[in-house]
Amino acid sequence: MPDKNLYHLFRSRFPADMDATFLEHARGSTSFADLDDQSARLCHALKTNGVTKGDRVIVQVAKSPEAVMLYLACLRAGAVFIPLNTAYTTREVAYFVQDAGPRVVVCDPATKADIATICDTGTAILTLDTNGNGTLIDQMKSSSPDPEITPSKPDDLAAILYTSGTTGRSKGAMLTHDNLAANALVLHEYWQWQPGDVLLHALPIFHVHGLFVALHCALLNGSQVIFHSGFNVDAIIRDLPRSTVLMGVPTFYTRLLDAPNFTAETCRNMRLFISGSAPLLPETFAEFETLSGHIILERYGMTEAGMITSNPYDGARIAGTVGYALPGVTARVADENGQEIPHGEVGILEITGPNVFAGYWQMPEKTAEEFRGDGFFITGDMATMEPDGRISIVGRAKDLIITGGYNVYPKEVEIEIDNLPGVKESAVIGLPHPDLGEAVTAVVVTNETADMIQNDINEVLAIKLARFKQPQKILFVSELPRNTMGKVQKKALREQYQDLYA
Ligand code: MCA
Ligand code: AMP
Repeated sequence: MPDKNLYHLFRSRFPADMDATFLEHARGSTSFADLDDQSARLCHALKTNGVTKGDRVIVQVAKSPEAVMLYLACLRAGAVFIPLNTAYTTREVAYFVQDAGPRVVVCDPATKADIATICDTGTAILTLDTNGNGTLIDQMKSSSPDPEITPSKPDDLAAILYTSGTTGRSKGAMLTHDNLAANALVLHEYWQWQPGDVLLHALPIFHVHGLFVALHCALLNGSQVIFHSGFNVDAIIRDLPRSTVLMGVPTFYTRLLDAPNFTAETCRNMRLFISGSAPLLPETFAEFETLSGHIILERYGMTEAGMITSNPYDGARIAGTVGYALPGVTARVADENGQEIPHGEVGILEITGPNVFAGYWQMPEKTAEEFRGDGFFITGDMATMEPDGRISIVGRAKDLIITGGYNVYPKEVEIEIDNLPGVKESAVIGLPHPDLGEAVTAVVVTNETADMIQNDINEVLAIKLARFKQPQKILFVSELPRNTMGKVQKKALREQYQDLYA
């Protein structure tokens, strides 16, 4: 069997001119030759720190070209890359460290002392900052390039990406070299990547969207990437005229529409605008077409499976739908027993395909619960399917809030609020928000004697939960609405407060 290490696939697609730019960034540029050299040196450095095939490497660093090289170095070393949101608090990171048992943790120099308190003595802690400095880079510079690309079987793990759970406990989705390769190859073809394409990249690189979907397509195309450290609307408008592809969450598009200097002229060179990670409002889709002349292509995916469906490149891109199952993916809309239901009816979307993950890290029971006997993965998204296979996501069976493209599981926030002295109970809901799509909102019942305000709660949550999980607003009520079974009626709360951020 030919070696399936994903790095081989990327390397087979590098341009003939290895001096061509891969990443253009604030500090200059990184060519494909640099990429190959730096990832080989970093691979050597990882091995010097004891990393062998299958070892986990946790990475919580600001977006930088070196962070991309570190990901590629992990592939070369056969290590399992575990990127973490930079917004996670040390308390949150402690869970991932304990769960994954990493050989190496790479963090920002500013958090090293805190990270050291949550790691075993056997774990090497290296640093990397947004300017490309840190002990990891010192080691890279003094390491010779390691030419070896660790032989990998298709089902060897390439990455674990943590996704929160409805119980409040995060699960590590295990993604294999083959999962990532299969999805990248399909997307590259489906979205018709072309010679000369330039990707404008402003997403974080600790999630599937920015790390795999965007970067893998560019790598397979041997393309240049204009690499922004984050989303800044002025910088996007400055660089769009030199770009052909942008991938973003819906907030990117609403912010562009709000910018007075964003015009059709800005998009003169653009070939493709892609949206995903959260529902794109039909209003945004329509306004964007009117203003820019471009029809946004909406696709749908999740951490456990990468991209699952996409509107077509050539055919109709229809607002409010996420298009068709990608080639190789089989999708069905089913009832709660996994029985397929008639077209047009709302059910739960279930899928199979080479992109579907290998299970949750060290959670065989949880994995088993989320797969049907015939191998279909239960996404937890409510959907309808038209007779021609077009899919619309109409809601979520899982209690999940998506704010600016980041997922927040209410249970995790409720547990922290309920633990506060003076709080009787709480319900955390997502309410429509013009910028973020949904805003995390807490409805809290306190004891009669407690005299609490929003700031008291936020102050405590700040050390426990990442900023994006903390409620934007906290409402104090005397009781929560319940059904006859005693279950809190979140739907009623969402209806009651639907205009809170209007
Ligand atoms: C930032 N803040 C947020 C969010 N982002 N609060 C709630 N939700 C958010 N998403 C907070 C900051 O901590 C800050 O708080 C305040 O909001 C203002 O920050 P600002 O500078 O305006 O934010 P930003 O840096 O402009 O970020 C907004 C953003 C960003 C560009 C929408 O959140 C983003 O890049 N989102 C992309 C997420 C993503 O990649 N998702 C893909 C997941 P304070 O002022 O108090 O400090 S992968 C996935 O979902 C699947 C596979 C898929 O289908 O793609
Ligand atoms: P994550 O767990 O971060 O991978 O987020 C995956 C979830 O994001 C999916 O299960 C959906 O609920 C949601 N999602 C992603 N893309 C879309 C989309 N285009 N429309 C609606 N929801 C989406």
